[in-house]
Parts: sequence; structure tokens; C-alpha cells
Amino acid sequence: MAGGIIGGAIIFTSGNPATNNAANAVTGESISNINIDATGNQIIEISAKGGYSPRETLAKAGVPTVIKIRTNNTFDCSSIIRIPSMNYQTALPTTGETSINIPPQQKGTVLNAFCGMGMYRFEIRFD
Ligand SMILES: [Cu+2]
Repeated sequence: MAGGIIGGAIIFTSGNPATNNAANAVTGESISNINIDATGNQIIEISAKGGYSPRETLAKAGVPTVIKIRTNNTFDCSSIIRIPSMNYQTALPTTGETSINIPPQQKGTVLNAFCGMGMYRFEIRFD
């Protein structure tokens, strides 16, 4: 038997694995953490556990946006989210989903979010 996936690891062949624009090495499909819901909201999914993933998201400017943050047995400080430019801070549930509504952003805006202590972060670029 040649090749295959060992231990279920996904290896990215191109791009920065921290971004939402990486390609799946097996299927070649692009992986995106953005969906548009029935009402036209842009939904951005971020997971929080020992940091945030993906750390960089390229999103659409000018549309109402919801950041959905998923926790799953998250006991570290990434369970506290701060978005200083929006004066936003919240404590996420240990396991669950938290939605943060973001008004339409201007092209070029970069939204930075941090953990409670400021050591983990993620950013969303609106273009
Ligand atoms: Cu922290």
C-alpha cells in the first residue's frame, strides 16, 4: 500500500494553512469557513480551542456578517473573546456556539479578535 493518510492528518499543499483559502490535499477542493445564509448574512465560522482557527479569514465587505464561534471542551483562555474595535467582550460556553453580529464593514477593514490575555488572535479582512 502506497501513500494514504496517516492518523487522519490533513496536509495542505499550497497557501497558508492558517487562512480560509487553503486547498484540501485529497480532494483538491477549496476549504472555506464562509457561508451565505437565506437572508443574505455572511456567516463566518471560527473554532476556539487552544487558539482560533482559521486565524485569517477573507470576507466580503458591505454585507451584514455573523461570526459563529464554536467551542468544544474549550477550557483555555481562547474561551474569552475580545474585539477591541467593537468594544466587544464575551465568555464563550465551554462547548457550544456563539454568534456575534457584525454590521457591514467597509472594504479594507481588518477586524482583530483576541483571547482574554491577548496571546491568541484571529483576523477577518473585508474586501
Ligand atoms: Cu489567551
